[in-house]
Amino acid sequence: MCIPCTRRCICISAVALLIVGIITVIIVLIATIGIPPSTPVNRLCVTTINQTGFLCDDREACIPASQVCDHRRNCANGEDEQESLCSDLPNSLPGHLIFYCGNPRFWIYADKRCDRMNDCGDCSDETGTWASCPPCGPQWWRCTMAVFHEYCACIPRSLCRDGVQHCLDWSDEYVCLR
Ligand SMILES: [Ca+2]
Ligand SMILES: [Ca+2]
Repeated sequence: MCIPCTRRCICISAVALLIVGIITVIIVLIATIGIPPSTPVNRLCVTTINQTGFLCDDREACIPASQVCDHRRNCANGEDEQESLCSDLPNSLPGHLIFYCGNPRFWIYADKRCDRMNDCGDCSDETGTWASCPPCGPQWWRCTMAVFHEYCACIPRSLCRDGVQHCLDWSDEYVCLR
């Protein structure tokens, strides 16, 4: 207590009041807007359909790699489009989001590897050693190579026996059963 109050005492009281005021303002701000989530250090995640993904700041949303730097805000706060990620593609992207094709001058997003579609243009994302894709699966027919370069070694069974050659060995028209 400072009675009778001196000039020094008034000064100390003012500082104490100021500190209490600042703390009160901080508490009110935190209560109002909440504590901002810290950025996840490792954004590697797997999407619901088993694609390589990018983890948003909320640590729940996992977007496919190809939605990063596609000029659309897919994460709630748009962190998938931040300049530090997108300023120098593909070098500015985390390594897990990209796949280099047989010709290393070309790259694709990691979720385009082993998706059955020929994204590299030379099928290195589907049949290449580095891609190491799993077997075609029941919905697909495996042939040596697709005639049209939309697909590589796996073509959709819906294209079997449709009167159009899709496999180099014609197996889609003469062997494959839908
Ligand atoms: Ca995006
Ligand atoms: Ca592909």
